[in-house]
Amino acid sequence: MPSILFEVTDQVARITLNRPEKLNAFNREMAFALQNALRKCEPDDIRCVVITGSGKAFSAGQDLAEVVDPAGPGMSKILSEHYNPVIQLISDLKKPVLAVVNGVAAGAGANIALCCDIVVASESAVFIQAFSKIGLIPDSGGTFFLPRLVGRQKASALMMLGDKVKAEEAEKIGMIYKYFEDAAFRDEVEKITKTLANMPTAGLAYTKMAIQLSATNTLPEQLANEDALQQKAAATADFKEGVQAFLEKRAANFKGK
Ligand code: T3D
Repeated sequence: MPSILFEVTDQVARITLNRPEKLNAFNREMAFALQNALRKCEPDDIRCVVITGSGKAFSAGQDLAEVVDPAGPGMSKILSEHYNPVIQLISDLKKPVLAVVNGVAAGAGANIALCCDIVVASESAVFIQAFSKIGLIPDSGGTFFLPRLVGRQKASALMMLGDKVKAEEAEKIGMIYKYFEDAAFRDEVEKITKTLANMPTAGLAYTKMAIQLSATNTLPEQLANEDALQQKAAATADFKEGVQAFLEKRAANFKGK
């Protein structure tokens, strides 16, 4: 069984973490396979990327058996070669990346989800910053994204105490976009995916860029960035189509360009 499943339909790339018997915990092979899958999402004809898990989990983070395996990659390589490239690839993709958290998301599994542009979860999903329980610090971008999502106080507590955060609570505190009842989850995810794949993809990419730049910019710098990126958005065919469709009182037919 491949550790990562990859398929493209209707301009949506679907990546499934696929080691269900290990709750989709990451080993070296799976981390590299995820990197490859993310690289396959770079072409413009893919307009939305979905990352989810197979079976009952999203991902339990690092495969702890690999960490203690003398033949394993060793701690010094795990972040620099496995997770950091994954986070960077997701961040750099010029299209929306949707994390579909179908079950437990722990450690690096949680933080890979949180670095995605939009995170949705099923009601039964839980998020755990599991690192403190084994003496590690949060990684895979967790110390960057979580405080920005929920504020420093809440992030510190969740990271130090390693609480299990249920999907409903995760939505309430702004950690994720939305949670859905398990029975409705699949349909709701499909609706969001389809919507994203039919939107002005280049405009969404510039939006993603502007949000990322805001993390370190001053207001004047950010206003200048908005100006520059808006010029680019305004030069797209989708902008012309959007305005034309509005004036003609019809649905826009965006091509992602
Ligand atoms: O260099 C570095 O390593 C730094 C990188 C760090 C990145 C990280 O992600 S560190 C954090 C690693 N993850 C964890 O500490 C989470 C460990 N897992 C758990 O705490 C629990 O499994 C869960 C809360 C996620 C789920 O609990 P539960 O009760 O639903 O399932 P379970 O029974 O604990 O697990 C089911 C199976 O999956 C079990 O295998 P078995 O006994 O049926 O053969 C369990 O051992 C396996 N499993 C779960 N998590 C991992 C794992 N196997 C390897 N590694 C795991 N992380």
